[in-house]
Amino acid sequence: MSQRTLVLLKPDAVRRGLIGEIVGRIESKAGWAITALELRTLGRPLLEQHYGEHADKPFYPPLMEFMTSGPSVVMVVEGERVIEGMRALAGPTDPIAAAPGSIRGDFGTIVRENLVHASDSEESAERELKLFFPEAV
Ligand code: RTP
Ligand code: MG
Repeated sequence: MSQRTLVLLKPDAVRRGLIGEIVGRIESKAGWAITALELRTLGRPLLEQHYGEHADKPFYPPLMEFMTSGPSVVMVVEGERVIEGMRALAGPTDPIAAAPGSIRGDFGTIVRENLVHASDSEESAERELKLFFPEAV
């Protein structure tokens, strides 16, 4: 089943020069394609909508600070079971709990600075794609 998902390479990934490494892993997956890719410094209004489910959590203010701290790479990835597949490629939220071989497991140590975002369901993907690429519809 071909799907579309929203992937962000967060400001830590861009600052650390990991764009090529992470994009390479995504491109290597058989049958997946990156169909949009842009370097963009994300603003608070957009991020407040994107991470609205976490607005009441203690980690929300530092998350907003971090996500606006520099440019991110914003991407659309399409392909077979890409929603589940990109979450697996990223690994669990806490990089220390993430297995080696996953992006977070290979490159992360800090929960907040965990390198990537990928939509967590079909509903999230649809909502997030509209939010980040409103012109594409
Ligand atoms: P994401 O939404 O970014 O793809 O990450 P996720 O689903 O794996 O994790 P989620 O629970 O949605 O959390 C969103 C992002 O907030 C930061 N976070 N910090 N305890 C903490 O300090 C904490 N918990 C979460 C991470 O950047 C996480 O990816
Ligand atoms: Mg999430």
